[in-house]
Amino acid sequence: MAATRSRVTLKARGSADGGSRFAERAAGFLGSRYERATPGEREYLRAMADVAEARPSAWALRERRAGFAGEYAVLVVRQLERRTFAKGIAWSVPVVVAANAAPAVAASCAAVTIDWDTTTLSGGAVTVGTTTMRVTRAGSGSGTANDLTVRSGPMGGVNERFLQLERATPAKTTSATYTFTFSQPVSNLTFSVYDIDATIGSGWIDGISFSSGFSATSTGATLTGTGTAASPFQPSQPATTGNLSGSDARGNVTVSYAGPLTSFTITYTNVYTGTNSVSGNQGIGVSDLTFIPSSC
Ligand SMILES: [Ca+2]
Ligand SMILES: [Ca+2]
Repeated sequence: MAATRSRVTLKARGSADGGSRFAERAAGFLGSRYERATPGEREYLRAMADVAEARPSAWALRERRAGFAGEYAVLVVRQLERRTFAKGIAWSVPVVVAANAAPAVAASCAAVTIDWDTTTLSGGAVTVGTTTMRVTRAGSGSGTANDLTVRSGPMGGVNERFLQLERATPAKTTSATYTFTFSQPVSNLTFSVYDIDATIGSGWIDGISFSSGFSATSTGATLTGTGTAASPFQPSQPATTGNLSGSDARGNVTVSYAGPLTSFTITYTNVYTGTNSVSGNQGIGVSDLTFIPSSC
């Protein structure tokens, strides 16, 4: 292996003798690390070797001094590749490295959609791609049998299936909070809430607020409020708005979270404070949810 020794000596720092001994020790240490490395770690080392060899810039030289993935990694990777691969194939260049040259940088993922037309909530959870979303309910009162079920549209004027949130005869001014939790951080989350309306005679007015960090990108014509706990989205004239039909989009709001986030909440309040007793259920719909997961 004269060629390998010559290369080690050539690239080692310091005097020929001292540098050679140092490089041999480094090669022994790093060699054992390399041999214990996972395939992904080996790819990283090879990538660093390629970068350092192909671009002997000041940056690359700093990188070489940076440690495990530095100067001696270049030597050791090349040594071990020569030993591993068939003799006569000089400096085997792993082509795959080019595509994985920066494994430490997360690849950007495409947006995914939880589409209620093609999936459903099972045991309170739904998985799309690499992300599981879980929905839980807490707070006052109970849900109806339709609560947290996927139902057929139209709802909010959209002829698609949707996730129903429905409170059973909700006491005045009380709230239920629905928490949506993602198994990994997501960004660019967007969805709509349908059917924010009222039936004064049955003692309920929908009031909807979201956990902080959202922006409302579309607010229905019959709505007022900003979507915070202090100012929930609600019908501006509930007695006039009344109970919107499923084909009516005026009680919809669309919100977005830039994120990244792992959870958000929808707080659903009966904001009615009048004298009528509560005799009906209040319900809203949650549309498909679109987001970019942090890993693909
Ligand atoms: Ca859909
Ligand atoms: Ca409603």
